Amino acid sequence: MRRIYESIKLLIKNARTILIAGHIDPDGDTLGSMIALHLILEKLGKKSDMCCQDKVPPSFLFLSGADKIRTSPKRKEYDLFFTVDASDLSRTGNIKVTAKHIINIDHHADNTNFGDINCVELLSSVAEQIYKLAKELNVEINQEIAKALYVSIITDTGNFRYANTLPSTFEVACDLVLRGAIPSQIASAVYDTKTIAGMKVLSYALDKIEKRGKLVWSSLSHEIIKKTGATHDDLICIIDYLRAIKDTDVTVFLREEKENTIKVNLRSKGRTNVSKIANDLGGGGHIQAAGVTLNMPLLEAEEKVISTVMKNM
Ligand SMILES: [Mn+2]
Repeated sequence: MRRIYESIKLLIKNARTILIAGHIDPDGDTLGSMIALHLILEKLGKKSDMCCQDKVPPSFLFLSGADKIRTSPKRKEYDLFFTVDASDLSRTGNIKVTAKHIINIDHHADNTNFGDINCVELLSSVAEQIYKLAKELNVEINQEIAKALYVSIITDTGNFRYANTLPSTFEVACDLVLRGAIPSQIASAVYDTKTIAGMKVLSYALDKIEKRGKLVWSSLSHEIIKKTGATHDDLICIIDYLRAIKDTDVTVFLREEKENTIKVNLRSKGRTNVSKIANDLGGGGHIQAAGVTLNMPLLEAEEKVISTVMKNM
C-alpha cells in the first residue's frame, strides 16, 4: 500500500491538470472524499476540477467547495483522473475524458481495478484512504478537510453502526474532531434536512409497509409522489426507515418514477446477497445495497421483485 501512495504522490507532483470524479447519485462519501482531495491538492499548489454526473444533494452543499462540483468536466483531457468511491469506471456515469493516468481510490470489495493505479482498501469509507493520503503527502488536515472527511465517515458507516466500522474508523474520526470537525454541527447539517413533502411521502410509504418473514417492503405510485411534491432526495432516504424494522434482513423499496418505469432499491443486513438478486432482475450493486430499474407496471414489478427476493433468502 505504501508504494501505491508513493506513486500517487509522484503523479500529483508531475500533473498539471487534474480531475476528481465521484459516482452517479453522489453520496456523502464520494462528495466528502472529492472535496477533501481537492482541498489537499490545493494545499500542494495544485488546482483540480471536480465532477459528478448528478447534482450534489442539498444536504451536502454546506461543505466548502461543494458548489465547485460540476456535472460535466471542464476539459476533455487531463493529466490525472482520480475516481473516488467508484467500484468500476462505469460508476462515474457519463464523465468521458481522456487521461494520462487514472487513479482509482475505492473501498468496495468488488472493485474492478480499472485504474492505472488502484488504491483499493476494505476500509469504512474512501475518507479513511484520503486521510492516509494526506499524511503521506505531508498535508496538514485543516478544519475544512476534516469536516469533509467526517461527513464521508458518518454517512458511509450509518453513524458508526454498519459492519464496515473499524477501530481505524474511530481513530480517524477522533483525529478529525481534534482538527475541528464538530460532530453535532455536522450531523445536524447532514441529517436535519428533511422537507415537509419528504415527510408526507414517507408517511404514505410507511402506511404501505408489508412484511413476509425477514423481508420488508413498500412502494409508492407516481400519483402519490406527484401529489406530495416529493423530490428525488426525499425519496432515496425512505429505505433507511424501512430498514430499521426489527427482525428483518432484506428491505425493498419500489417507486414509480413514471408510467412503466419502476426504480427498485434493495438493502440487506448481511445474510442475503442483494447484489445477486439485483443481477437476476437486470440491475447491479453490492452485497448489502443494490438496485434495478424495471420497465413494467408497479404492481407487476412488486410481484416480480418480491418473488425473486423470496427465492434468494
Ligand atoms: Mn463509500
